[in-house]
Amino acid sequence: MTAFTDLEDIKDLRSLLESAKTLKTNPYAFRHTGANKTLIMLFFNSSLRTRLSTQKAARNLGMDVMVVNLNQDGWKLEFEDGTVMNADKAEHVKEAAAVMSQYADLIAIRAFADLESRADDYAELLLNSFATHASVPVINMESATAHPLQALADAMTIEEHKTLQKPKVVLTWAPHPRALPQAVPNSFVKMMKLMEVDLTITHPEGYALSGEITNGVRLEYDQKKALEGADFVYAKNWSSYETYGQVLNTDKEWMVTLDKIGTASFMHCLPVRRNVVVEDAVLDSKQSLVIEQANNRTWAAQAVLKTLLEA
Ligand code: SN0
Repeated sequence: MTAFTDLEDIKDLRSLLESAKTLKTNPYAFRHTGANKTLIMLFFNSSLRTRLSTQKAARNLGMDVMVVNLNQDGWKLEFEDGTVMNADKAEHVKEAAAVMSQYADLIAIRAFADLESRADDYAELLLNSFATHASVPVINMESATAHPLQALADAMTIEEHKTLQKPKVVLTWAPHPRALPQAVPNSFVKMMKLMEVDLTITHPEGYALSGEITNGVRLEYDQKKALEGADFVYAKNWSSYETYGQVLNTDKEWMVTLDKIGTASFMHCLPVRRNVVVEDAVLDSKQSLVIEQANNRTWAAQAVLKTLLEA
């Protein structure tokens, strides 16, 4: 593995998941792997779990970590080629990425979707520009269309908690007051397609994800029907892909309740809006795996960093 910009970069998912599991039981076994190596973490957006779990993962491997909150601390960056930079952008990504590569062995980037132009978001200009102009491996900490570190932790969580060889997993859309990206559901669906699970997606009409990603996956518009017999219910809001970035539906009936999920385990990437996306009774029950998912973010990130360092 020479980069971790999306799930396609994973050469061997089985061994990456095995490595995460091993690191969870023995976090410091490879504390020399990252000695004298530096991870630069660049944030263009807010972060709690990704920020902390990735730092922890790097430190467990003995790495040094430098965190940059680019919107506050950095120069405003230009990403387009050939522009006359006489407005507000002081530095081009060509220099920024090349310069950071002088100080870092790995560069991790968080850059959410703008949700203005689907073509622009799905072109992943920011992440790809860094990947192109950096001379060290780039790690995706949630880009415009993907959150592979989250998906890896989710896969690990399902593996740990499944009681059937092929559990029924349901990804359900849930209401939210704001327009949110498709990154988390995109990566979750892609990851589930690589796992031995029976996957169903349920969402209101108008909320189909990219057909390229959901192709071959069962879709059920009736949420109750979709949730029948589920072993894992993964809730997430996303704004429309078709009517790009719009909130088309705020129907409270789509909120996840204990009554709806039966005995299934509940999953969400967090942060979650209580009693909008999912009711308290679910999050406060033993069926909720959200804290375990957050815990597994460390081991997933550590497995990725370790694999990149060893490449
Ligand atoms: C982000 C998202 O992609 O949906 C990050 C998830 C890991 N979530 C949010 O931005 C939620 C913000 C809110 O207002 O609830």
